[in-house]
Amino acid sequence: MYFFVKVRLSASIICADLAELGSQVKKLEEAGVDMLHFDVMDGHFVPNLGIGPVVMEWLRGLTSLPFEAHLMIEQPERYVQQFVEAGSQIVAIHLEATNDFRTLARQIRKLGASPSIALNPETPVEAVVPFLDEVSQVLVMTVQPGFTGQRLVKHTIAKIARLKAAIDSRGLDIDIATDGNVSFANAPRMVSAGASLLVCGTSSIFSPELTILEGVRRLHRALSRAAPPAGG
Ligand code: S6P
Ligand code: MG
Repeated sequence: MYFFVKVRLSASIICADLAELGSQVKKLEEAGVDMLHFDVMDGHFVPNLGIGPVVMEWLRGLTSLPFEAHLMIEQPERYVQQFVEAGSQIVAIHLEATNDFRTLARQIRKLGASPSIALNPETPVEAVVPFLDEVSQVLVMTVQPGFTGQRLVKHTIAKIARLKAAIDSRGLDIDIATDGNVSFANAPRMVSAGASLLVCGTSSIFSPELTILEGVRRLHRALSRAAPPAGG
């Protein structure tokens, strides 16, 4: 049984069967996934390349699910508008990629989207605290950004709990999203620590042994055994 926080699932599109993207999105919708997550990479901020706004724009025409753009790029201010225009409701900016997060967050709001602040595994919770009043989501990287199929960076679970305490003590209503190795075993630990949105990839809903529907159902079953986070 779920406790009071409804945990939402965001599907990491880069982990889908990209040759069948349109039908994959339909399957995600049918399975009850809440959001689609787009990994945008520039080969500089992370040593890999990701999805661009053109793919997002195409998918925008196929679904009304909310989209989040996870910008793992240098100088993110150059591309924010393009991703909002392509259909993003949420734009996540890495704290490590900008010297002026506040201005960028306000720019995202002005464009009509919600800002999210993403942090690498080594970036401490204290670094995001000054910006909590600007965001609707904190995206906690639970692996190093850049690649799918990695193992959980273990200390990030305790970090989620510290972040949850920092948010609650300020009386703020901010989603904690986790991104990376959200497996059937790790997801309940993330939720018990305070995560309310899980970015799901090869470790769960795009697991090669399961259909999307089987993956989503198995994840819900795993989450039903999660203990509630401390403090609510
Ligand atoms: C990593 C990226 C993530 C991954 C996702 C993969 O750079 O931001 O969104 O695509 O976490 O999931 P998994 O289950 O393969 O770790
Ligand atoms: Mg991501």
